[in-house]
Amino acid sequence: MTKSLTITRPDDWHLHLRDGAMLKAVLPETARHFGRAIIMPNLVPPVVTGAQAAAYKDRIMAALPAGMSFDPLMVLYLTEDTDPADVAAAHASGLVTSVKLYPAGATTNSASGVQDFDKVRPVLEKMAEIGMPLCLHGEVTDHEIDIFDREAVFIDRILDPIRKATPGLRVVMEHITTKDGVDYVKANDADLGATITTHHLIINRNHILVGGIKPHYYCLPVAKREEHRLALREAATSGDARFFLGTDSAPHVDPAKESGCGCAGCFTATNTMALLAHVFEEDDALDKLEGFASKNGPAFYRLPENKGTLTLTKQDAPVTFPDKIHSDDGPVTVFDPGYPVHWTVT
Ligand code: OTD
Ligand code: ZN
Ligand code: ZN
Repeated sequence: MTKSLTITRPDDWHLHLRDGAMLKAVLPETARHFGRAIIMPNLVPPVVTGAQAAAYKDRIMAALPAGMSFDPLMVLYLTEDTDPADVAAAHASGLVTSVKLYPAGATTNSASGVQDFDKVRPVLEKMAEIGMPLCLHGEVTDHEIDIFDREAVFIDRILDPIRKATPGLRVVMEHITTKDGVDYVKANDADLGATITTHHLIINRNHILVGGIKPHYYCLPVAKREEHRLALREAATSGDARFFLGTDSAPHVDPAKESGCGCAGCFTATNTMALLAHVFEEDDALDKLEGFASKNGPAFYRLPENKGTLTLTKQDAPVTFPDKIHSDDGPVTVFDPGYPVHWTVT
């Protein structure tokens, strides 16, 4: 039995491409299927200014193999010293699409993030004025807050106050992992959207910890209980336009993950679209996949949809994906859902 589905070419609204040898290795994995991606700025040092974003964009385009098309949507990393005028100029020129707020220390390479949210108020006010979206990593970093509660506490203590203090600010809650995140988006208006990763639709915290620790399932925000995964599945497959795909595909070389202190990040660029077809079919929602992957994101970001299409085909035999992508820095393990997948991009 062959079944196929053609959708508008998708976009990835949250992606880590890194730099140098890793960029070269992982960029084709995304550009093969996706028209555009929101490019996370958590390099070392981070992409803070318009000039740094322009230089990073040039390096991305230089790493794109001949014959592939891809449009990187650049993002500035918000620091307490960010200049509202630089942000506004980079946005007006079309160079930069959004600004990313990391609470200091919340995730990989977030040490230069925000500690005192009052210090970034002028930037947020400027962004509200010009309609520029704010992407945020929604976890508090307080040591006394349990890691599984950090998203819910962030919503109450940080996000809701920021949104109330900055009317008109358009916010994307990146990679939501909880029912609390889903409910908060649903309870608000069209100025609030959320991305959902492929892996958080597939794994819960048991997958990381039961039967031996699985470093390739460890990412931040960490996967939560099953009830939260189910809430994410319901949101992603519901057709609600405020939820859209951001893979958070985050490559690390295997030795950095398979370690006594392993890095956070799941690398899903290679098989995301096939996995999503599996997930949406399982939930009887294949007709909602195009909205989630190709339409809701551009609508939120007020950008046109991509022109091309992508065709997904279901075959009888399970599909084999590469186990690893090879970079000159070392191998990167491709996310394994732990079950056979029959969908492939054709
Ligand atoms: N989460 N890993 C990384 C970033 C994300 O919070 C994120 O956006 C990374 O490696 O850059 C991860 O687990
Ligand atoms: Zn994040
Ligand atoms: Zn990320």
